[in-house]
Amino acid sequence: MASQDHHHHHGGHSHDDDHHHRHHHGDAAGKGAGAGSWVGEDGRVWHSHDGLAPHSHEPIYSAGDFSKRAPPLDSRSFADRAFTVGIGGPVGTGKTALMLALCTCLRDKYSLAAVTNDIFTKEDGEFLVKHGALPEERIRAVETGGCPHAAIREDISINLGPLEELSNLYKADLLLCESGGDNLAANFSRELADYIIYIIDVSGGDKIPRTGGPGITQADLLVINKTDLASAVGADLAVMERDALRMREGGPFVFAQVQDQTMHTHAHMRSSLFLVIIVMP
Ligand SMILES: Nc1nc2c(ncn2[C@@H]2O[C@H](COP(=O)(O)OP(=O)(O)OP(=O)(O)O)[C@@H](O)[C@H]2O)c(=O)[nH]1
Ligand SMILES: [Mg+2]
Repeated sequence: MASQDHHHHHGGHSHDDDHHHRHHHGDAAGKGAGAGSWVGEDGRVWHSHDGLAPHSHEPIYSAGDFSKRAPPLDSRSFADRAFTVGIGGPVGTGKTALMLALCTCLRDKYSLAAVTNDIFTKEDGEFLVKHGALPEERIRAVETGGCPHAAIREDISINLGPLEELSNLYKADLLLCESGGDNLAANFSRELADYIIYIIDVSGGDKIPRTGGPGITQADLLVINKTDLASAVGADLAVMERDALRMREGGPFVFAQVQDQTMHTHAHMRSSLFLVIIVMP
C-alpha cells in the first residue's frame, strides 16, 4: 500500500495565513485569501465558511513538545460541562471505533454522552447509534464543513454547545468528543478537551510518529491503532515505538487493535482507559 502523505495538505483551501500572512498581508488578502476571507485588525487572515463562525487559524510553527503542551485549565467548572475527552487523528484511523470501545467499557460505570464531528454528514454519530454505543439521545452529530480542525481549535462553540447541553441533560460524568478526521497539525484546544487522545494507525507507514504534528507530540495519550495490519503494510512497530517515545519525550502511547477485540487488544485498551480514568477529577 502506498503510504499516505499526511504532511503537507491543509484541506485544500486558502490557509496561507499559517506561515505567511504575518509577513505578506497584502498577498494573502489580494490573492490567497479568496472569497470570504479578509485581513482583520489583528493582521490575521480571517475567513468564514461552512456554517462556522468567522475564524482565523493560529499559526503553527512547530509540532511543539509534550512537556510544554497546554496544561489542564485551572478555573474549569465541571458543573457546566463534565470532564471532556477529545479524540483526534487523521481520517480513518479508528476514532469512531475508539469512541464505541470507550462507550462500551465505561457506560455501565459512568453517565456518558458523545459528540461526533463529520465534515458533511452525520455518519459517525449514526454509526455509534447503530452499534448501540449509548442511548441515541446521548449522542449528537455535528457537521463542521471543510474545516474540522477549526471546530476543535479556534471555533469550538460548535462543539461546546451540544456538549454542555448533553452534560446537563444527563448529569454526565464524562463526555467524549470525536474530531473530524484531519491532518497531522490538528489538535484540540484545552478549552474543549480536558484530556486529549490522538489516534494514528500503522497503515500510513511507520514514519508517521516521527513526522510529529502537534497531535502526535502534544496529545495526553497517543494511540497507534491497527497493529493487525502492520505486516501487510510493512510497518515496523519497533520503529514506531522508538519514534513515538522520542517525539513525546517518553509521554504515554499505546499500540491498539481497537476494532478486533483480541485479548492482546484488551490489555492495551485497558491501559489507555486507565489513563483516561486516572485524570478524571
Ligand atoms: N484492521 C483494523 N481496522 C480497524 C481497526 N480499528 C478500526 N478499523 C477500521 O478502520 C476503518 C475506519 O475506522 P473509523 O473508526 O471509522 O475511523 P475514524 O478515524 O473514525 O474515521 P473518520 O471519522 O472518517 O476520520 C473502519 O473500517 C474500521 O472498521 C483495527 O484495529 N484494525
Ligand atoms: Mg469517525
